[in-house]
Amino acid sequence: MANNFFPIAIAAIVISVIALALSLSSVSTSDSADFVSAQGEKRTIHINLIEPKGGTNVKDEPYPATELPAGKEGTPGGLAIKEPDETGRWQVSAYMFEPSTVVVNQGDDVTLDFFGINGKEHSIHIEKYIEHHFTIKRGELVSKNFVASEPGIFQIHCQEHEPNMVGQLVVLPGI
Ligand SMILES: [Cu+2]
Repeated sequence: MANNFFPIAIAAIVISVIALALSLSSVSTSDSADFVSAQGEKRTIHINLIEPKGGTNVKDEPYPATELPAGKEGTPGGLAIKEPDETGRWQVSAYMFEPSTVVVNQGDDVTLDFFGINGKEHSIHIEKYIEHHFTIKRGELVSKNFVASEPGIFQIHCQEHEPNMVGQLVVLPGI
């Protein structure tokens, strides 16, 4: 009896291991197949050009002695603090892209719809993909289309409001 039992037990273990290996490999194959099929898609992403603001009165909060980064040619760099007015009210604001980070897959056919909500004018370029600046004024919607051929992290850059108004285009590498 003992002589028959051990070969059967070993065979059962070997079959279990093979079955487990097959089930694991089929899971990973179907996962990567789903990911591959998600590449090369048409994607449209909406980006609003916004300016959140906050304010208070010196009676409630002291005016801060904050040093802000300077922008190009004396521009305020996308961040601003307005000194207290005659009533003591002071205000802070920042120009920014919303969303400021955009993620696509390599090979995607990407359309970015920019909409100007605040700020008189923004001159924007996208590193590698839209090298020439294009202008967006308040109330304008400007669409830019490109194929995300090269993976990496690229700046979406506003000339008037750098360094604060800088977003990221993240192109995930294909398999
Ligand atoms: Cu701007």
